[in-house]
Amino acid sequence: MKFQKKAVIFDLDGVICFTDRFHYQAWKALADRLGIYFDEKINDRLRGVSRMASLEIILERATEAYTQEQKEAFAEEKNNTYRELLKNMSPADLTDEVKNTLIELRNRGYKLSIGSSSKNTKFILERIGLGDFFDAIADGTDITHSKPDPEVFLCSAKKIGMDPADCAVVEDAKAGIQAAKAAGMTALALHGDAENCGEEDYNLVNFADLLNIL
Ligand code: B16
Ligand code: MG
Repeated sequence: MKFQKKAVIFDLDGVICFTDRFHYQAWKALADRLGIYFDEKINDRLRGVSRMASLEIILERATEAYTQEQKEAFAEEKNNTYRELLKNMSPADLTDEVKNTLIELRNRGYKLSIGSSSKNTKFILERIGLGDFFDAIADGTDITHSKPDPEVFLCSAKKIGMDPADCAVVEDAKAGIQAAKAAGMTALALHGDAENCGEEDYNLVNFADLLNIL
């Protein structure tokens, strides 16, 4: 199968790099402190979802009600733990497969951009040595509605001057696949709960599989 596209928009967490394990550890530390059950399966529901919406999913199992002020403190606590974990990241956390595929796509003339719900996107890209690589970045600081809303992908396409129909999105989250489809883009699933979610246009075998279909 081949897709005729001019641009590729990448999700960050779980696609370009594996910050998803740090999100899990940071949420797990908070949930344990609050005595709330949390596991990897619940964590899958947080993929692509904003920080506050993620907290609400975790608090579904809480036995007490929290004020808005407490919730904001919890979200900040999680983000501080998460950012401490991110500080250990380096260019060694970018796999050769991802790096070489990105370079080859650029050589083939594709515009390459990011569409991430994370407000830590630029910090992460700098940590892994991709701070200046992408043609544009749309992230949690640009949007009011997180995935499955199409806002972040439409914003990313606009920044690179592309029609949505000319863009393919690579996502590990079902919410991200839904966002890509709602934006009128081609949705490519890679791992996570995106894989075989039923709404994707194609399941990538691995990141480098992009070179076979584009
Ligand atoms: P932050 P993505 C998403 O990134 C994560 O998948 C999701 O788990 C996280 O809650 C969200 O970013 C917000 O992240 O707390 O750093 O602003 O998958 O859209 O790249
Ligand atoms: Mg993701």
